[in-house]
Amino acid sequence: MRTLSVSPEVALALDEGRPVVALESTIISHGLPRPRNREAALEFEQILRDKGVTPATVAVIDGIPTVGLDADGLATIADADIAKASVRDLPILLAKGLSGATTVAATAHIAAAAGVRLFATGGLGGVHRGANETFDESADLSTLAVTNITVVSAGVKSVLDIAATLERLETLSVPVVGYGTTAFPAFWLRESGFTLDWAAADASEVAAIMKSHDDTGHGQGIVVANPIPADQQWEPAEHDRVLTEAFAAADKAGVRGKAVTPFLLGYIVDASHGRSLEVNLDLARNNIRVAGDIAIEWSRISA
Ligand code: PSU
Ligand code: MN
Repeated sequence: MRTLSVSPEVALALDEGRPVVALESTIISHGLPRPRNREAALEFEQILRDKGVTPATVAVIDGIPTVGLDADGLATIADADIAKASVRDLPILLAKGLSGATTVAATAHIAAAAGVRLFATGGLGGVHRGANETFDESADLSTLAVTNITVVSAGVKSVLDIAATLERLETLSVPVVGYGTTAFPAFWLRESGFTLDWAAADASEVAAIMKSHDDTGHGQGIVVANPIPADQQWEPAEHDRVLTEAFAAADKAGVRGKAVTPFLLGYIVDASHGRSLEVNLDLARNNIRVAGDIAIEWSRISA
């Protein structure tokens, strides 16, 4: 990407082979309510800095794909009404000189172009329920099929069709490993009921898998599924009740396409009186810590 802007801090860390973790901006702009989103953006970066890892929050700022945001950039993604940008939106934002918050797909694409190997998010996008009729499948999946970056997430949100999402990841030949478990998580919940073939015991094993992955020359992303600790998960019965309500509301409002994920998340925060938001923040923090640990191991073995 010719126009890519990498902050001096991130560029130096990459140059010196120090650990760097990319963070996405759609979770800040469209996934979390204001003003908590701005605190979260700063806190997410601080979690990494406290570990000696350089945060690289990604967004498009005034038409420039940017890796590592300054204070103005963070204010833009937290406070301005900017577009939710997936990979296909990038050329349009660039040509128009507009800002956009990058999804997992667009963040992975831009971060990988800058040479960042680790990325932490909350939940991956996936196959939506009813996708056999709507064809609504997140470009997060198809992008990870062609983008060499390791993404740590708490699985996919239980609003999605988790079985279909896992099948698509298999078809796309994207490696999926559970972090310390083979139980695939469902974002707010520790377990989805789906079991993975493989677990990675710890950060150094994930780094070893990344190294072997490079050796195979395959070039896909790697998904690390990191369940929220049991004492932090959303109470399953309450979760089920609120989700049923949220689906009914989305149906009634006739929400379609890229508006579906933000609508459901916003509705669920309100209907749970903020409980889902606390869990969302906890699982994101948890994923960021794990991505930081993997980045540290990766910088050791790739030096
Ligand atoms: N999962 C979350 N919060 C989010 C998202 C996912 O818990 O904000 C965002 C991510 O940026 C992800 C995007 O890439 O939603 C997926 O949207 P879609 O389903 O429209 O591809
Ligand atoms: Mn979609």
